[in-house]
Amino acid sequence: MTNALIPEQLTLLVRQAKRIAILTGAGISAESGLPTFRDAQTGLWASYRPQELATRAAFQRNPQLVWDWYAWRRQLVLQASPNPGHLALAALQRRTPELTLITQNVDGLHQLAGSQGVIELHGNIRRVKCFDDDQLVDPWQETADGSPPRCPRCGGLLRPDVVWFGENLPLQALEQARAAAMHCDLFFVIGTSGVVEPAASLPRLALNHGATIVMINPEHESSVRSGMIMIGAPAGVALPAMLEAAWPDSEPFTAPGRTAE
Ligand code: BV8
Repeated sequence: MTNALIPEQLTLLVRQAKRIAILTGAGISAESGLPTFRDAQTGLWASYRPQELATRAAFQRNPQLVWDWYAWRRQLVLQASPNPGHLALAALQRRTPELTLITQNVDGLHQLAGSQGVIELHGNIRRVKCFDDDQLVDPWQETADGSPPRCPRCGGLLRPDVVWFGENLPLQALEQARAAAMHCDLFFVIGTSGVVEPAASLPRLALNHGATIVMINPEHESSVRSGMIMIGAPAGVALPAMLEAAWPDSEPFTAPGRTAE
């Protein structure tokens, strides 16, 4: 099946792939209505850069400000649904012998779309933990006055269970991501500006171990070169088109809990 957006080489590679690894960033959630990190911060947050708020020091300096920023983002996340890009990756996983999904995102939308075994390099905004003892707190309640809640064990302030700038990534997650990059045939890079380390080094690791890299980002020009395919389109358009091109006779895919594909 030919498709103006999806080069024939990619259709063949996807259909034949034994091991696929995927790195996603904030861009894949843009079509779910969630602002990416590059989108200018809006409203209350217009005067802050994310890097200034997503740090331990920022939280220690002004816990209320940082807690409020995450509460605002968490509300957006809780109102968001997986988009066709998320759903297509979950369907791709069901059609591929081995697929590892690695995400920099903290919104949990891949899991809601039905992806299994998602590697969350930067944590998840839906979870909170104690700033002092680093243990998860679940369940937890917002306080009446909106101040950061306290840990029921030690009384420390609660914080989002995300990896802040200057903090190490969860070691097991990073090791699993590196292993997937080193052993895959096809490595997708979807919706990321490739700025934040160490996630940004994963595509190079995959390329150095013989994988073909597929980048999906509307900022790119589409092209096919040896070892690298670029698709200059939104993930919510390119990924469904890629599945349609590779498996033209399959039923359209939907979110889990609805009519199966
Ligand atoms: C660490 C959780 C050890 C919090 C996040 C080496 C070199 C330079 C710097 C460093 C380095 N090693 C470490 C660093 C420091 C730092 C870093 O990388 N800094 C950057 C700014 C240079 N890294 C760290 O601190 C990491 N820790 O390495 O520990 C250490 C410690 C100290 C010193 C050295 C080493 C921890 C990094 C984790 C930070 N936490 N998230 C939160 O969310 O609040 S990262 C955060 O950034 C999010 O996870 C987010 O995913 C990410 C932003 O990147 P993207 O996902 O790419 O999003 P972005 O908006 O940038 O781009 C979106 C793209 O999508 C765009 O290209 C756009 O065109 C595209 N797009 C838009 N719409 C669509 C689309 N694509 C497809 N479809 C669409 N529809």
